[in-house]
Amino acid sequence: MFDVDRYLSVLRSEKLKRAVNIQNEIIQSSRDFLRQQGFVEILPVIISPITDPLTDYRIRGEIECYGFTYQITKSMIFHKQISLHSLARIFSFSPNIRIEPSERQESGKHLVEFVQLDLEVRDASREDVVKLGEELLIFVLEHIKADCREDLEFFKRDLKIPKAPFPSLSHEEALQAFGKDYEAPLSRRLEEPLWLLDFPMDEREFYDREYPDRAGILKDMDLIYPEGYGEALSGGEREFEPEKIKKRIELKGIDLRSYDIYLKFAEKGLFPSAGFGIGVERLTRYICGLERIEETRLFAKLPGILGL
Ligand code: ASN
Repeated sequence: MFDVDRYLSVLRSEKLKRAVNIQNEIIQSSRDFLRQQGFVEILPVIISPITDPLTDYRIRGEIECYGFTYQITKSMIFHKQISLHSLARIFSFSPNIRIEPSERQESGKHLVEFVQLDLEVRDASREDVVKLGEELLIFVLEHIKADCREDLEFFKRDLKIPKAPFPSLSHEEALQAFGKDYEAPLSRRLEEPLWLLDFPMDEREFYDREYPDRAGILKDMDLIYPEGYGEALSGGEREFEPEKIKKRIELKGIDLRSYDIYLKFAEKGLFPSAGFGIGVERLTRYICGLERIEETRLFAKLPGILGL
């Protein structure tokens, strides 16, 4: 079931070492960038009574202890919002567990355990974090290009530095041009990253904010990598008014009681905010030009396959 020799040969490979070296530089340079921008790094939350519902992934990781149930973090979205009571600009390298369907094993971009660089900004708009996302990506790519020349040569990767502002497309336009499974064909056509904006409510979770004047459309975004590498990041403005949050939870068919603690925080007052999370392994994959996501980290876990 578990082939130790195969595992060791992957661990000892030059490819993995080079990818992890680049990953180190991604972590270091994004941390430097965010701290320069006045962000404070907070430690990740691994278990909590609440986590992102992520309607795609119905299976929940849970731990029973002391007679109550903790959820294993799917994303730190609610903790990010609540953190803003303490600090106005926060980020975390957040390990997330998502028990994806086994079919996603072949996608090249899904891991059961991954890390996202997750950030949130008090009183920010989507436009603010779109600009921040562009600056962050450009900073990291420039840094890697300058400091990881040998690794990039090893991967035969001619990394292009995109220019801000990146182009954008609404979700509706992407649907019309490429159909329901737009992500892969759209990404393959791109030569630079592109923002996908304004997702419809039924495509996203309850926490992305609905436009006040466009019913059912959210002020959120994804960033799509070029050359077929697919989704890079996801984020948006957040709902912060308790009545709206309740309505959105109910519309999803979720029992309000499962978000009881979060709703109590909302009633005490959440800040208007915006933020996003960018997958560290996916960014590594894009920068190295790797075929598969499991080539980007030690101890990768693919859906349906036992990992270490
Ligand atoms: N990190 C994402 C966000 O900030 C949420 C997620 O990972 N599902 O919107």
